Amino acid sequence: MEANNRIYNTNNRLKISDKPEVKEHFIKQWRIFLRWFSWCVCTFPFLKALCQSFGSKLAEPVTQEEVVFLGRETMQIGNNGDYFIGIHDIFLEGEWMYAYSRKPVTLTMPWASGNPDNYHEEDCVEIDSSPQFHGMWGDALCSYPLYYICEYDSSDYIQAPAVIG
Ligand SMILES: [Ca+2]
Ligand SMILES: [Ca+2]
Repeated sequence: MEANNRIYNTNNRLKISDKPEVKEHFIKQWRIFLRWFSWCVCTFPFLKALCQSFGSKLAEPVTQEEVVFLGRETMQIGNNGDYFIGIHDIFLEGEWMYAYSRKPVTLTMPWASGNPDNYHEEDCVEIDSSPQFHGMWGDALCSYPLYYICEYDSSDYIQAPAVIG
């Protein structure tokens, strides 16, 4: 997929900077294949709103194929970082639900060894790209700043994230 080319090929609401160095940074740091991988870290509540402000949402994998895709992509570009996706058990411990659709998670969640452990009340799901976790999931503190993955519905793809500059 020539996903990276598409960021220039949009009449998006959000403007991408024309500065070459910003564009270069943009392309390096973000992958757009219906999903953005962030370069900055934020807490879960903030970035949930942030994704939505871009017309997207935190990634909500609903098939095993998407689970595999996200794990693989995170391993490729994650650089050992941890990435929030849009799944949490904030409302009821152990009842995992999607942050945007608010539906229960029914797929098999690929938990990393020892997770979920609800350590200090960890309620938000991260994909861990460190070699030992290899794209598996952990529960993490929602208040801890992590990277994140936003996604689009394929129907309204083509919204590019804003870059100020
Ligand atoms: Ca929990
Ligand atoms: Ca944990």
